[in-house]
Amino acid sequence: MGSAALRYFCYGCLFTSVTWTLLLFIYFNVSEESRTFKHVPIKGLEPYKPFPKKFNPRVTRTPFKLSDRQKNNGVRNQFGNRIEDLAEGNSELLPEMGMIFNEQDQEVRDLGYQKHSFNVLISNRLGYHRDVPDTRDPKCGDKFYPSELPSASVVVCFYNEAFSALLRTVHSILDRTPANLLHEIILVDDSSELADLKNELDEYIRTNLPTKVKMIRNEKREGLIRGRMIGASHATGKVLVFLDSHCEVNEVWLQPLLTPIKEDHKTVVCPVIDIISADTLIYSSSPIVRGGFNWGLHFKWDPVPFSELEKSEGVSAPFKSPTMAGGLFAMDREYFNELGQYDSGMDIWGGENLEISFRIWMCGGKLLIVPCSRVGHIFRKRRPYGSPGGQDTMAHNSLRLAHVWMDEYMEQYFAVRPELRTKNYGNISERLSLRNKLNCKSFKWYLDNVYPEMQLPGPNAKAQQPVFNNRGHKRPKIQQRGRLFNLQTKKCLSAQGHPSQKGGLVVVKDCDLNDPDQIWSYNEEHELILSNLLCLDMSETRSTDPPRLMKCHGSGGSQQWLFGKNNRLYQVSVGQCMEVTDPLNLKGYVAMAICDGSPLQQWRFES
Ligand SMILES: [Mn+2]
Repeated sequence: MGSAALRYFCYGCLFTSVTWTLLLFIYFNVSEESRTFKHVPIKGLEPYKPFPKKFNPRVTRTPFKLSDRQKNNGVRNQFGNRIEDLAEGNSELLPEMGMIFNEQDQEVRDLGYQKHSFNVLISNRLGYHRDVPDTRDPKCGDKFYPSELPSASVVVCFYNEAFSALLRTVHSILDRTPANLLHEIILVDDSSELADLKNELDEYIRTNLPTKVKMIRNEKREGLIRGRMIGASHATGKVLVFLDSHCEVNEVWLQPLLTPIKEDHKTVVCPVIDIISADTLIYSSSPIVRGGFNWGLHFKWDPVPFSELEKSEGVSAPFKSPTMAGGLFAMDREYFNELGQYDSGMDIWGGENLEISFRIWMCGGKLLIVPCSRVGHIFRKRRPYGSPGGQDTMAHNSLRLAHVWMDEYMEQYFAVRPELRTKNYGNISERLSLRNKLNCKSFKWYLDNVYPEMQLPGPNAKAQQPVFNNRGHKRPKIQQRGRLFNLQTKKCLSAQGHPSQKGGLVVVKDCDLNDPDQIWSYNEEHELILSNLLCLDMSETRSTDPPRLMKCHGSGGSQQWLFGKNNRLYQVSVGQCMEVTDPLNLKGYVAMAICDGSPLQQWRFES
């Protein structure tokens, strides 16, 4: 009897200790995970407006490539920050993918910006496949496209493109295009200098993409314009689709482009070009706009006149566009040849998009934007590479197009660029005879019928038509208000001087519950605003500069802050964390530094 009691007592002890071990284990493992964004109210949080709620990026990697590259990167550092932590299938974590953990990360990022003008660190971490948010109008989902559509040859020219961005372009096409509509993908290497775009790329294509991808290597740099013509000459599909080398196509992108071409082979179509941020690589919806130009012959985006949209289908029906942006369009291949391809006397880049737009409209075709077709494009802030010899190819090309297509309106261009009046533009006789042969209409006809909104300078300027504007800007909702408390120094982040002083520094000071100048607001755009006045801002070009208080600009990037794991306060555009630089110094300076999780980098939002 006694021994039985003892036995049950021992079982009891054993059970209790197992339970406790289990509880403690769960506590230590799970509480660390759930600390992510502890101070950000996650419910209902929509960090990026265009993301539908269902959006969950699936970040997959090609093991061959990524393991190679990330092995050297030291994927985990001593504080347990792992790249994988950043990709837990949660869209809110995406901006954190730029976080810099070590010197190599810093180098990949900095060199990447130099060479490509976008965040290559994030691009590499994303890998070659990812889901993008479906940005189409809901009406697009109800549309039916003919089952018999012409097949497409997708032509992608590249010059010194980032390896991961190029392969994401290719894989997004393969992942989201019905196989029977995709005849081939033609890559045209315009004599790139980057080593990984040679053997390594060939090897990747041979191993992973042996069937539909063709590679053409130019012996010397030809530029985008002749590069596309070379690509087109190798194509055998019915329709040519030109894409930039840093794009990601969206769901059901090709069918809506092919349908109007099938109906009328003289129709040239452009998708809506969605925005992939150069700093965060976040994919977001573009407003509905159309192409125009100014008298300096620069392309510009215009709002769409209501008259173009007043059809039963609203913004899901294709609408006319006076010009195209140039990088992304689709066109019947025979019509491309019939219409005279491109002007081969144009160099490298610039002006060719206006030239082909004028030619399409004036010579009997039409140019449409198809809102149900969406293709994301990384919009860089500058072109990272010049032209050989550094000549102004844009001026040379524009001059050619003005002389061939603009008739008496050429004078409007010279009024803006008088220095070009006497500049040599080469021989245009072939293009003039093409215009003659195709029996094209006058530039005046084009302006009157296709782009009546174009203003002539002077007193007779026409009144503008009402336009469709879907850009409405609301004030971002405040999500939290309170003090920013540094865990190591136990001080609070404040303005060094007056909080209304633009360009002023921030420092840590003794916390004062009654001081309104220590109250920060954190809003859904991830801005940190002090005393409802200025935004905490980080210079993107000089990341060694400390953060400052600047006027809120509302376009993310330099003013986007995230509360991450280990209480870190992470700045999206520089990929670093804020820390108190010298805790013993009474001045309380802060700066941005590589995220190492140290207590000096830990901040708590205290409401
Ligand atoms: Mn581009």
